[in-house]
Amino acid sequence: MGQLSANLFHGGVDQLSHATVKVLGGSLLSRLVVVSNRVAMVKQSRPGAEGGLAVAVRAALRQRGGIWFGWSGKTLERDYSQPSVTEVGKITYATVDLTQRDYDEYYKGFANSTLWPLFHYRLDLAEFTQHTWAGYQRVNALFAHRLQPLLKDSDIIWVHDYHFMLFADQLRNAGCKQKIGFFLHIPWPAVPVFTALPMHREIVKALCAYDLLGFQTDEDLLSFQDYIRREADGQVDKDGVIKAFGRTLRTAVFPIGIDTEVFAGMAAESEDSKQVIRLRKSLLGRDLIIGVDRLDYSKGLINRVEAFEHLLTSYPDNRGKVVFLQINPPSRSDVTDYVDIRHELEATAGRVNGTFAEYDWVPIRYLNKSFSRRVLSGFFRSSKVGFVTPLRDGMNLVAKEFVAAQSPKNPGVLVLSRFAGAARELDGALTVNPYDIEGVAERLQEALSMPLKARRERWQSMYSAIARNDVTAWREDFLEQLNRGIQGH
Ligand code: GDG
Repeated sequence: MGQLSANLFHGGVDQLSHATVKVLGGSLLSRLVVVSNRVAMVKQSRPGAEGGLAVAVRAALRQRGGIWFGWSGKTLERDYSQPSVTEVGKITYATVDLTQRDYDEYYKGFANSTLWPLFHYRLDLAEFTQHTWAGYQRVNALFAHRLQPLLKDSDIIWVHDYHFMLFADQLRNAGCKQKIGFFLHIPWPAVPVFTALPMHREIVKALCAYDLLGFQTDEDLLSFQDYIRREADGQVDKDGVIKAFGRTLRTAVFPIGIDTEVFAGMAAESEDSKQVIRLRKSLLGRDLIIGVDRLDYSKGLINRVEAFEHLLTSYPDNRGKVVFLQINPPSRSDVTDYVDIRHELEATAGRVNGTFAEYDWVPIRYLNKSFSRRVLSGFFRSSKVGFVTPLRDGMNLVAKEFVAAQSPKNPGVLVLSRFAGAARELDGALTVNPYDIEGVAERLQEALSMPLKARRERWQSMYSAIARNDVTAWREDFLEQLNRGIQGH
């Protein structure tokens, strides 16, 4: 997952949970072990200050007792001694440092320069080299070997994201028999795209060492199952159970949610904060269109600016009357493609401002920095349009956060790419194809002029969906299915 959402991800064992299982609410709960590239070590004190995923994972760990295991975020000389362990209540946080070589090959290399672009359909950007693949295999193996001594036989293990697709296989090689689940936060590509990866077979074979594979959308699931049938000569049953590479496991869809109620409450409070008041005053009554994304080529930022430019060209009444605020916290800035996208975006936004700006109005406010979640929620609530147009996105939590932040009395409109996983749940959004610049401009115009009644109806239906399927429901569903296993097979 991305850097910002990666810092979402945390793990102790108090005296009670030293017993391998405990009785809670009448059911037997195994101890939980969460594995993710980044571990969210520091608990933020104010509700909402931390991403919903970190809160949900920590709540599950606190309930069951457990370990949160992953990379420390540090690159050091120290070469895989023992994990650094911190115990906070029932949670043990165990982190391992990476050497500079591992960072270059596993993280910056295979994870972020091969898997990330390929899984987002950017074959043109994906790099294929044997040494980064070797680094990815090495770090998966070393991390698994560091975790293994901390495990108990009755633990259940939940591994997150594309950094650790080989993890369960490595644990199995070391003799681990625990239930191990995997959740992929990014899309799973269609067969012709995925098979461009020279080591596609090794990766899927290793994934089959898990007991449960979770995807964001039915499209991702179908693409994976398609691979199992067509390329792995495997069998896919109606209930998502697959048989391949000598293993039987379950595959299913778990659309990730947000901490809806907390985010909504924070947005309502934040409306009166200093920064949000300053933003509103600066608009002088103009309508605000907002975009918030890690600065990543998957987020469709160039297309978005071009669509906004087209809006100003084809609907000139908007000139001087709307402001587009695009917030882009920097991300993976040591990967060349991320430097390139920043330059391209700055040039495009600069061109639009150069063409249309007046002495008293600048159409695009482009901010290459991050804000607290509280301030962001207030910015969302002050916006007439949420502009979320990724070219490809696993889910896109910003789209859900924009909806959660709206005032029920006077909600804004979400303009959402059909290629975001969230588009499958947010049926009240104005769905767009981000490649169709003119079409997006038309939808923007529709959003800006939508009457209150229609805005309310659309918002209500979206809010109900994200309140029902929040991040707590998501993690409970995953852990319940992992625990249940593959009965009857
Ligand atoms: C990956 C997948 C999938 C953004 N700017 C700031 C900030 N953010 C927060 C947002 C949101 C999170 O970062 C971004 O989440 P997204 O889901 O939109 O995108 P990715 O980072 O690419 O996440 C994605 C996700 O994993 C979860 O499974 O949905 O498809 O790519 O929460 O609010 N947070 C703060 N300051 C900022 O300036 N504090």
